[in-house]
Amino acid sequence: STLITCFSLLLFMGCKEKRVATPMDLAKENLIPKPVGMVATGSSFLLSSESVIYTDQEFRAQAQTLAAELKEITGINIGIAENEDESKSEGIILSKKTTNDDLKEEGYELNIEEDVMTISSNHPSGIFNAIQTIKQLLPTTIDSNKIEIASGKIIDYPNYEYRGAMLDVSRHFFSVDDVKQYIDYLAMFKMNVLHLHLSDDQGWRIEIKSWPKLAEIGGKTEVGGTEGGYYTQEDYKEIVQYAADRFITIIPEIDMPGHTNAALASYPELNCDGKSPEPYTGMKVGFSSFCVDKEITYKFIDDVVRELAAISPGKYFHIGGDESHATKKADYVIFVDKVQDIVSKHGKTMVGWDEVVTANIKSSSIAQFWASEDNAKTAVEKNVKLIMSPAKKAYLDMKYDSITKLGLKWAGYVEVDTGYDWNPAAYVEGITKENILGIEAPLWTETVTNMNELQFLVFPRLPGYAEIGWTQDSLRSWGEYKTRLASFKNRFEKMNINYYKSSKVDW
Ligand code: TNX
Repeated sequence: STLITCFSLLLFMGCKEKRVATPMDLAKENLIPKPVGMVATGSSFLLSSESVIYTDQEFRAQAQTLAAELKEITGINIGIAENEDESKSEGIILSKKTTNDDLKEEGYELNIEEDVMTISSNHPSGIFNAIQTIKQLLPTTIDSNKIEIASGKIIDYPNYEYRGAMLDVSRHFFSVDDVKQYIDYLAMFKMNVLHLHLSDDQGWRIEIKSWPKLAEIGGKTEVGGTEGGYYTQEDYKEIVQYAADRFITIIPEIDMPGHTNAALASYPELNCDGKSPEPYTGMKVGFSSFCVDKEITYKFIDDVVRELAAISPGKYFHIGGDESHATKKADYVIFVDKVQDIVSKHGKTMVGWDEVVTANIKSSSIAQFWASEDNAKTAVEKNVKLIMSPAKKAYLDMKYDSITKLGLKWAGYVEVDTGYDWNPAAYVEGITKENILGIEAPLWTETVTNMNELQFLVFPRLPGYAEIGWTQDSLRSWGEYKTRLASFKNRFEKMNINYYKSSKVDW
């Protein structure tokens, strides 16, 4: 019977016509972020129900991700098999073998031939990034008999290790599902950090078991007086896991000593006068402060950092530290120094807004530049690395122009070109790439109440920040980027994203 099977197999293969591959030009594909290197070979790979993903053991989970994504986009069920060492003549191969040191963990090589597509990386995160590229290479309108991907070779790796976005869930609360949606947006553009601004004057958003009123009282409110909300620790863990599955690290922020009205309203003993203020639902900043002299303040912070650090696997803990106008300068220094020690005690590296450099911060701590160039320069003098979030360029809550309804304008209007056209390593005099950990685009949500509004401010600026973080400056220009961005129109619409149709882009 083996003979018969063999014979009929041969006959079948003999009868099967070899596909004539459609000529396609990989160089014309519109990828964001733009890859480091790309060589087109003028032909195409065909994805069909006969395609099989062959994977090295280490990349099994990514093989499943790829199969699931392909199923969702194309409707085609693709099998997964073990990658034995002999070479394959057909299929998609996930391979650990790379010859390029530049790839590090997040980089990948994609070799697309007519019958075989090989994805290689040193690490699962690189394979995940390659999958994001493949998704962008798939046609936007799917005819399941003709799913072709342009052939050629892509070599790709990030310029900065930290490529983030921040979501302020304090001014307005966003549900676990909303946050997951946001994580999907980041993953699509190879971003790897989501910084969650979990506390502010208007709301405390994370359950702390040793201080339950933070969530019960502090979690109730939000800007405008509407109902707030908070994440239970189980919710938070779910977000952390969802992000981790997409190689995104959650960085928790508890903003202090200012921006603390919600905590102060929950526990009178945290106030210097022992009395709780009223909950706050306006939009002012700079009026609240923890009581720097009280011992209970540090007991409280120790508990909060301990509980939150225990459910945050990333290495960073963000302590805020911005706009502490209601804290005396000398007190601010004492406070930040102490909190820095608490953060280290719980095994995390401290991150703070750029003002924290006015305290005695360790060179291993990180400063997030948003407004003060002097603070950025002080950071460099102290050998402290920077996350670049200049408000004039990288604030997702700035209006696009004078007629934008949502957003604020204190840092100026940030049109799509303004948001894209800058170089983090040339933005502040004397600050070069060696001083920079990466970039982050914060979305403050005083004016943002739901996902539809969020999308309008985030798109189409977010892909630009992703590209600034990923692609070397020498490979980027607004004139070329804007045509790639325009081609995302169909994807945005398919994803039901309420994006801003900027007149700077020829949609
Ligand atoms: C300044 S940027 C703040 C936030 C506001 C934001 C609004 C920073 C570190 N602090 O408290 O939400 O402006 O754009």
